[in-house]
Amino acid sequence: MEQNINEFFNRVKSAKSIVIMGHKNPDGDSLCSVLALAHLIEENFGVRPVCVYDGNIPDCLDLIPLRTRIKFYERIDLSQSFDLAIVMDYGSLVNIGGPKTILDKAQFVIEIDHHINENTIGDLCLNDDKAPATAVLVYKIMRMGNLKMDADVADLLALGILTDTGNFKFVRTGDALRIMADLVDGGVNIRGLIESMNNKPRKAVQLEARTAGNAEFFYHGRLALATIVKKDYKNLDGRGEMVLSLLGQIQGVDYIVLLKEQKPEQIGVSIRSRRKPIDHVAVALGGGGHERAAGAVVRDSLENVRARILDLFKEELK
Ligand SMILES: [Mn+2]
Repeated sequence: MEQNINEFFNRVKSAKSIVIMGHKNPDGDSLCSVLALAHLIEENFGVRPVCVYDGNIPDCLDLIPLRTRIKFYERIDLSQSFDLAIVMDYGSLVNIGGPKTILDKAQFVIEIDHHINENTIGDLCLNDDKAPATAVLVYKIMRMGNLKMDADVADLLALGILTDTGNFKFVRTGDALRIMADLVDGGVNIRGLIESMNNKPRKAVQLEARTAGNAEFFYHGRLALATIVKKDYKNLDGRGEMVLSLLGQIQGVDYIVLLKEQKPEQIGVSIRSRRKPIDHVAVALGGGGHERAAGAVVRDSLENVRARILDLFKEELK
């Protein structure tokens, strides 16, 4: 990352138009990293980046700073060509969705990501798959460039770190904690930020609770499998993190899988592991992610995907 930072700043300084995007259906880290970087660039270099997303932004993220800065990609002029496109927290090309047409037209592409990804798309990459959040990378870029940070950027970086680390449960080094210490010293209120995300519709929370209540257990209780069917999917706010977290609290459960029937023949799969790395199971389904938190979107029926999952875990638990 250090060796590419000079080129990063040169590209940002020379660009007259910049677009920034994260993955489709943004989560906290993706959305906050995009907005924090956009605001840093605007405040420090004077260019106002266009921020775009595809899919839905969950209600629990509605109260984050600068939320209105990001636009649904179809609401911007898609025929324009940007000098610089920055793609963040995306994992792999299929996760970008509609804004890919904007990427294809851009003069230069920079990616900033912490996902495991062998097929990068950036002309310049500031990636680190050991970082617990893309927001950590934005913080490091900010410090390396001596950029000035305001309260909105501090809150956004803190939110990105909190959401992607599960409030610090998933950190493996002290990096994110040291960064958070610095942000808190600068005025960030962790409790207030977490409270601001308690903003889900009642139906969404009830759906997650019910989904956990109806979960099935396999292989001597080591695999917990929960399902959200098509008619309920519209009520899900975010990715169902609460279902995964509730089931992960059960004695003897090593792996948790949540199946989401987004459309007929389109199943979102979220996988969590409490023990061994599990990303290869997501890769086998055409997805990816992190060692212990991975996922995929599979174009097949719910029954078929469920059967494939059970097969893959049978192998895993042999
Ligand atoms: Mn992330």
